[in-house]
Amino acid sequence: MKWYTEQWSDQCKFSIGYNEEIHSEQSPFQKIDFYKGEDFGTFFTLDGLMMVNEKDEFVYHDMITHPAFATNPDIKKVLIIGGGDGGTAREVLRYKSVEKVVMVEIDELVFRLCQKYLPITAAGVEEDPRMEMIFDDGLAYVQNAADNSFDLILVDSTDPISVGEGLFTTAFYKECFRVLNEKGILINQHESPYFTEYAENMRKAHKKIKGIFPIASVYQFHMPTYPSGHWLFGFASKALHPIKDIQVDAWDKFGLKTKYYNTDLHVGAFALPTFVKEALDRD
Ligand code: AAT
Repeated sequence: MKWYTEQWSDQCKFSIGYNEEIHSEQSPFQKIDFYKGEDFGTFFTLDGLMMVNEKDEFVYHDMITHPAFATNPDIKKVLIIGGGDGGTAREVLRYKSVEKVVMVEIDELVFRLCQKYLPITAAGVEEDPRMEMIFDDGLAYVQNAADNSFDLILVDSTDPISVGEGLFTTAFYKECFRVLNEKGILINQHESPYFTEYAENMRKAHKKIKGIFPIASVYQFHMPTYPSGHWLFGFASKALHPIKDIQVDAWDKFGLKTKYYNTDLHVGAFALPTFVKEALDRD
């Protein structure tokens, strides 16, 4: 067995054992590596950071998708930015009421390799007639998209380094606001409160979003393979509040079997530890 290791902070590293590296390639955007192990199954990294593995991907993809649908069960048009492994699209497409999903991923190679090595997230996504796949920069896409054209935007991006950086800017969040309709919801990558660098990214993202959206909150979940295991998404909306407006019965009626998400957990996920609240409130 060999060890895949990534640096979580100056004095903390995280390692996963693997049996073989199944693919390694530099795309025009980033270094892509696929590994196969026993505990976490197949996993891939971008520029040496864990993106998706077969063991805990359900946590992330449940949590990026379902809280928005329980808050607005009438979502019909969805924009996914990033999400090249297909897992977010897979969860969104489970809602038969969804009419259209546009996925804008900057790196086509991520998606093609996931189709080959990670069918758990990518299989069947491209074939769904409601899907439109665009291989382009998410920031450029929203800059050119029409006003009020989506009910939901899911930003399933890498961290704010390299190609993902533009998706953490005020300019990007403003375009998302414009492109969403009057009940529109934005779920965005919100990093982690634990290690200093990630916590700074979390704080900055929240500051930008709360200056644009009337409703801007943050929710948490346990993601064992992301730095510190404590990860966050932002929930921002023009009108709907994730707790006051939750429609438990309507969501239950979808009849979706989920492994992590449920509507009790939805409410709990928005209850944040004091140190996280304080960091988010700090200017
Ligand atoms: N579903 C969880 C997987 C990811 S991958 C994030 C994807 O965002 C990658 O495929 C990357 O190519 C894509 N991406 C990055 N920047 C852009 C951009 N500007 N426009 C469109 N797509 C982009 C998320 C992992 C989260 C890791 C947290 N540590």
